[in-house]
Amino acid sequence: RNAKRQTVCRDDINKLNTEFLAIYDSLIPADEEKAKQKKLLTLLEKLVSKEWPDARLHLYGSCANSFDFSKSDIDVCLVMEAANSDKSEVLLKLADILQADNLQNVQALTGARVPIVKLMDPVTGISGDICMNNVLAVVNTKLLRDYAYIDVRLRQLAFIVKHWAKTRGVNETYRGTLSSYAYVLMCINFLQQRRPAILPCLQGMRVTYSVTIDNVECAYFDQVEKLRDFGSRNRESIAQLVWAFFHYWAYCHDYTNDVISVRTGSTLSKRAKDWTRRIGNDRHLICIEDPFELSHDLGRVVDKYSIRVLREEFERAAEILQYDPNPCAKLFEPY
Ligand code: 3AT
Ligand code: MG
Repeated sequence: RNAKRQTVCRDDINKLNTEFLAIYDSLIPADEEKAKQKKLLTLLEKLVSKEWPDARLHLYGSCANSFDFSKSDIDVCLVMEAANSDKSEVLLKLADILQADNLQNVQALTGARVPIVKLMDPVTGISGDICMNNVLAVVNTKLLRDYAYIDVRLRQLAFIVKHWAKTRGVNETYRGTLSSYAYVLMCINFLQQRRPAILPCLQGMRVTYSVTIDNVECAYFDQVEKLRDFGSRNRESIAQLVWAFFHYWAYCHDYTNDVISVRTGSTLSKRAKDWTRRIGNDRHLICIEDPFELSHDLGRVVDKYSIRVLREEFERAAEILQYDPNPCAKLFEPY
């Protein structure tokens, strides 16, 4: 139904736009909250450098990529040489140090897929996870932040999509739905493909930033202050974009054949990536290429049950945005 229509047709689209912008504003963390996060990071840096003078701490994930809601936890990455041999030992030691400094709820989860130390700072009330030597995540955090700087509509769209995913229960990788990181990549790729484009393809441009991590080359154009008018020829509002985003994932995406790729700013074929068969637990039912780890499909958490849940939620959202007289209330109705 209406699969061909590419633009929204509702006479209250301006009202919907105002509502989306109000939700976006209400989710942005306040400056004082960002200041508290910084303060906590400074404390952690002090504690870490006392024990390991050469170690560095980096924020990554939403607290550093500009897609965080207020009251988010912080994700911290401890980077040090030679510690790869015994991550568990370092993390256990780190947990002792944090506990001795009165941080609360300190827990070293050394058996997890990504080993971490959890903590809560009683002074600021902020919780966080510290992982080790996960430098690729620090770099993909920078890529997302750089894209967000180019056009504010990316941050607005991603906030609405993340908020929808959280209230509808489809932002839970342990239950087979997608991570926030995957949703933001879907938003970036979607804006790269608007005509006129709202975002460029930074990895297809002149290289101004380049690092190699675990044999993965991460290179792209990062002088984003030069791209601030990039999307100005496209005048679509946030309401139009949210409508078109869900319309695309409900009715237009070719789940059988296509992979979305921020790296190329377009879609690739599953055949070209050899993602046509299930291998181990990688089923490739919805394919989202990681911008740097090219063999990594962020849809690999999705199974034959959760793909139905996801697609039904995309369709539900598309229908609401098309026909519902009060779409905002319905779209974010808890499941
Ligand atoms: P929330 O605001 O916490 O929902 P987030 O942006 O912090 O969202 P995640 O918690 O999903 O996102 O992940 C934290 C960071 O870890 C984001 C990204 O830099 C990295 N990351 C997450 N999943 C992957 C993945 N599958 N591959 C590579 N990097 C990932
Ligand atoms: Mg996070």
